[in-house]
Amino acid sequence: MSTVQRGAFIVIEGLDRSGKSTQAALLQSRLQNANVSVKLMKFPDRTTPVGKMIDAYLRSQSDVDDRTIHLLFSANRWEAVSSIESTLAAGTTIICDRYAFSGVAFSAAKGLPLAWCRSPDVSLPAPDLTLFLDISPDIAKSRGGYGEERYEKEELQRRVRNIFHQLGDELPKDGAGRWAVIDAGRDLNTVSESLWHEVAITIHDCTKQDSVGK
Ligand code: T5A
Ligand code: NA
Repeated sequence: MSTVQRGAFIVIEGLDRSGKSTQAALLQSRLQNANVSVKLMKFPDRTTPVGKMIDAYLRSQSDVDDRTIHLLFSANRWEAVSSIESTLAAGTTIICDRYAFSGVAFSAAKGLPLAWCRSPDVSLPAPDLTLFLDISPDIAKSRGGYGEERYEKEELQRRVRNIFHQLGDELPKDGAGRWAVIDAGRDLNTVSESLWHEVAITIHDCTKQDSVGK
């Protein structure tokens, strides 16, 4: 009986306009070129019924109570869990554009208690690597499209950034489940090289873990 090697679960986090989606797409094509089976995922997934409610809220087309929208963001992740698990089990690596760290950071920055914000996401699949694209809110502000959505306000983004750093400080800097801080204020190719370096380490580590005991 042959065992399929599990894919790596790689999350990209960061402030609004830090370049997550741009880098997620670059990483996907780079992995494909290296013959790694890879799938791109994104939260919020605005295509599902829950995602459509989130989309209307973010575009300020509807008002939703802070706790209710928090739970919807979390529900939007839970509805993808079986797909995440089966994809990884089939040996495909996932690049995930935002995840539960965004859920906690944005709601806590609005003033909800941190412990309450964490609870609905407890026991979601844990990332093997989280790449945090760090950028100062004033550089982010100068990028295309800033200010179009509800949370793109400098003062809120500063609070979000602080909470992201607090969440990252709780995670290991090496090995499984680590958090890597990437300076996203640099040019596109330099940021892409930094991400590639971190991803290569994690994919190598996952391969080693899988071969232990076989
Ligand atoms: N949210 C999300 C919650 O409150 N709770 C949750 O649980 C979750 C999951 C929408 C909002 O939802 C909140 C957080 C957000 O406020 P979203 O759909 O991910 O989240 O938001 P988007 O608008 O899709 O993405 P962002 O605004 O976060 O932008 P990205 O993906 O970080 O940036 P990207 O790649 O689109 O690039 C932005 C611009 O900068 C340029 C790009 O060309 C583009 O114009 N750019 C660069 N310019 C210079 N140098 C570089 N290195 C550059 N990289 C990109
Ligand atoms: Na994005």
